[in-house]
Order: sequence, then C-alpha cells, then structure tokens
Amino acid sequence: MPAWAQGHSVHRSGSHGRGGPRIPAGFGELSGDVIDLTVGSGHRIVEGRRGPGIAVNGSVPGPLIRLREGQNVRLNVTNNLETDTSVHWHGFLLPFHMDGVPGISFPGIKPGQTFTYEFPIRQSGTYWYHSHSGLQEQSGHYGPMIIDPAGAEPVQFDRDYILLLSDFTVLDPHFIMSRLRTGEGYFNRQLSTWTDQYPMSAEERRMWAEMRMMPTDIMDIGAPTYTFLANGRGPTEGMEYLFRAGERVRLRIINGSAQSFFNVRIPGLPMTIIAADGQNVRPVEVDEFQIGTAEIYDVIVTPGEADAYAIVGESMDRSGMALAMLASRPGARAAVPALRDPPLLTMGDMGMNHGSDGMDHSMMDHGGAAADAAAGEMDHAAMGHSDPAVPADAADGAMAGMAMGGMSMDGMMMRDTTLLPPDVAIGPGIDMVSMAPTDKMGDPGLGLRDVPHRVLNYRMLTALEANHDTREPSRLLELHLTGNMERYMWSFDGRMYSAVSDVPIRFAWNERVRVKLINNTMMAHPIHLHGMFFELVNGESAEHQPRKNVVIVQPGASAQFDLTANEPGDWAFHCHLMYHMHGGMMQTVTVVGPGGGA
Ligand SMILES: [Cu+2]
Repeated sequence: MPAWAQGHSVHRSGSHGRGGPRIPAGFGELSGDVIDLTVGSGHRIVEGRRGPGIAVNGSVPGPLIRLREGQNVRLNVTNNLETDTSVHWHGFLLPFHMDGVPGISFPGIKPGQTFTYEFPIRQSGTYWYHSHSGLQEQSGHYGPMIIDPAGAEPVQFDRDYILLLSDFTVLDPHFIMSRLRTGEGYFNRQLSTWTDQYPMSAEERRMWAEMRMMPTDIMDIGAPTYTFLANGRGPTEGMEYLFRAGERVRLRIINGSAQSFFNVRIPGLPMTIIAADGQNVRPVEVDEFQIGTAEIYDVIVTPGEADAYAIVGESMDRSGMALAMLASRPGARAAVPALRDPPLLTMGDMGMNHGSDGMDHSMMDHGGAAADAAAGEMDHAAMGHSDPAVPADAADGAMAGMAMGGMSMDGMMMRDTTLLPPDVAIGPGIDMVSMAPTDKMGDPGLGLRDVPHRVLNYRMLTALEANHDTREPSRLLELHLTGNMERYMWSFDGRMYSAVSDVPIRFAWNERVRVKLINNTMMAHPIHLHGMFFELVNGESAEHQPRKNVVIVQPGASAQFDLTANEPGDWAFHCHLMYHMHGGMMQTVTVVGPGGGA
C-alpha cells in the first residue's frame, strides 16, 4: 500500500492541495463481493504541469470496479481527505440511501470516516463512479465500472478496453469557480482572436456583447486551462490499446470530465455503437459522435492492417484533444489530425431557430473556409431564416414582428419572460428566454452538423431489449433550464438549488411521466437523473425508445424523455457540468413509494 493511502500515517492535505505524494495516471482492477476504496489527496503531473489531485486507491482515474449482474456488493469507502467526500455510483439502480449524494441520500463521509455502501447489482453494462462533494471530480475523484451480464453478451468481441475521458487543470477548482462567477470568458482562449477572424457588424457585436458572450463561447473552459486526458494521460503521454488486425475491439468510452464535451472519432475506422449509458442499443455504425459530460458509449471497432489508429477526443470547442492510440505493437503511432476550426454559435442556439427538422442549418459549422460567408450570412441565416425559400425581406418582417411581440434587440435582449409559464421564478437568474425552442433530438451537437461523414444523433439510438413499461405518459412535466451567464447562476425554472433543496419535484409511485426540458440558455446542458433510466422521446416506438440517464439539451432547444417512477426515494437531478451544478442547476426528485412514503 502506498504511504499516502495509509490514513494514520499520512499528512492530510487540503482536498485540492498540490502537495502530498505524486498520483500516477491509469488504474488497476478490483472485483469481488467486498471492495475497499480509499480517497486521498496528492498532486498530479500531466505533460510536465503540476496540478491538484484527489485519488481513489492512489490513482487517477480510480480503480476499475468490475462486478457481475446478480451479485451483492459491499463497498467500504475511507476518507483520507481533510474535507468531506462521497462516492456516487453513476447510473446504478440501488436503494436511494446508497446513491452517495450528500444532503440527498446520506450525510457524506467525514474525514477519517469509512462509509459502507451495500446493494445488489441489478443491471449490466459500462458505468462509472465519482465524488458528489464540492468540486472534487475536477481533481480526479472518478473511476470506471463494468458490470458483466448474468447471461451472454449480445455482441462478440476479442478485446475489452476502457477509455475514460477527462479534463486536467493546474488550477484549484475553487479558483476556477470564482473566476467563472466574476469574468465570463476568462478561460475561453478563442475570445481575443474571434473578432480578427470573423468580422462582425456593429449590431452583431453589440448583441453578443450584451450577452457577455461570443459566438465561440461553447464551453466555459477550454485549453490551455484544460489538458484533456485519456485514462488520466495527456495527449503526448502514450495511452495505447493493443490490437491484431481483424480483431473486434470493444471500447467503453466514458466522459468522466468535470466540464467538457468531446467529439470522438478514429480516422480510418468506423465505430459501431452498441450501448449508451450502459444500456444495449441496436448496433449503429458512425464515424463520429459527441459525448456530453457523464455520457457513456460502448463501441466496437475492427482495426485493419494499419500499424496504428488515432482515437481522437476533440473538445467541443476544438481548443484541444484527448488522444489515445490503437496500436498493432507497443509504440506504434498513427498520424494525429489537426484540431478543426472552432464551431460558432448561432441565433438558432438562442432558441430563435425556426428550422423544421430539429436541425439547424444556419451559419453553424462552416469552418474557416466559409468564415467570410458565415459573417455575411449572419443577418438572415443566423436568425434562423436559413430556408432559401424565405425572401430576405420577409425574414426581416418576421423579425420586426417578433420585436413588437416583446423581444428587443436592445437592452436586455432575448429576455421576454412572458414566454415562460407562470410557475417559473422570474429574476436575475434568467438572462435569456428561448423564443421558439424546437426539439433537437436529431442534432448531432455543436460542431458536428456539417462534417462530411456519419455522425451519431439521439434519433439513431434504439433500445435493443424492449422496454418494460410502454404506457402512454399520464402527464407532461415541463422544466425550464435557466441561467445568467454573466453572474454564473444556473437553475431549473429560475430557482437555484439553494432555494429549492427542500422542495422536491414529486412523482407518484409507478407514475408514467413525460418530462420536457426547455433550454433557455446558450449552452448545451447534459441533464442527469439519478437512480432510474428514462427513455429518450426520439421518434422510436415506446417499446424501443433508448434508455439513458443523461440527455444533452442543446442550446435554445428542447428535449423530452419518458420516465416510469418506480425507484422510491430522493434522487439528485442535475446538470452534469460540475460548475453548472455547483452554480445551482440541480433539483431533488422524490418518488413516493408504494405505501405513500419516500
Ligand atoms: Cu449545465
């Protein structure tokens, strides 16, 4: 046992201290009925840069926990930090007091204390675990889990690998949070160069400035503040997976980052998606997919005769990439593609899109070659009137009409709160209201709407096994995702978690509900429900709507899921961008038990 893991003999540094022992990248494997985990702190060095570290069993990521469906597991978690910690078993069906969310499921784990989780394993697939305390995920408190099925796997494979994507910073995450609250764009390297690359009219400049945003503000934090990691290793640190030509390789890809979306591709190698958030889907072949924070996709690839293939996890803002290699021999390396041009936000991403198909074909994603054209297109296409059948003057007329309807392009633009239902709390926590949010289940995500190959979107996901409950939902619950970029306030229905932590969203026992999430912000939010799977309303039959527990709600758009409320207790429901959750975008969901109590 490394010295740092021996609680009695180790100096307990602060939870995000940069002192203490060096924490290595990569992880071992644990299995069995009793698993012992120790949370401790130290420092990490990624590509020569030293940053804070919180490790589980001495590594980042923490150990792979590999269990089998049908077993019972006891997990003893010892806290060697100076602050409280917790472990949340992401995506697990379990008794709610084993879910690991301080303040909702249990009080948390005090320094020096050991907490024992125990629950039966009722599912199979790829999952992960992470801290639900403070900002500890940013410093490395996360790890992968695999639950092997009780029966046969639905697909065959020769190799089985985990690719856990994350983001590393040398900064204390509390410093990042405070800077996000005081200076939007501080961590966005694109800001200073944007106006040079893409000339704007004075009007456009004023609109973006009034929102304290730029069209490139699609992630709160990018490189170089972040270095993107593959299994804890930076892009130059040699993460590789061995293969022989013709083998079927299963890659279990987990987005374990604090705050990053990735666009994943393997140039020269198509990927067959076989599971989403741990749940089997009908195999679907793509060349690229976007993975939001906390999402999981299992893919099968069949490498050919090439010496190596690059697995590229490009950050959504294209400021950097996580990188690993499929290698036919140790050290084999493929060419790494350059970062693509950053995508641009559009008026469609402000909920002004009138597009029909859930797709926004406006000025987005034209890349550098079309940048000049894009700037010119902004007047019309960017307003959502990209349909060439709509004459420009008609489009302008529509805009004028909307302006008369309450929207002003001046002052507090795009904040017509009369568009919100009466149960939304109107206040300084809302700086934008989507005017015409459309369902974007068919949207592959920012930066991927115009790429010249096959890209996954939620409409392509189909549950492999039929869903148990195919009842029509008996009610529609509409929830608005709301925020104030400048003050970094985030919320559901205008209420930050601190204001509603005692006022849960209640579901009756076994109630079948359709939940509609409407994004009144310009950022994509990966919304996560604990303790249950929901089914994306993506055009599939009720029997085969894909089961997930994270759904990305695109900027200015809506997304829907159906839920059978059959796991009693109190569950966290939140944006999985860690700084958004910490900034208030979280609620408690209570499922009333069959006897009437929680
Ligand atoms: Cu969010």
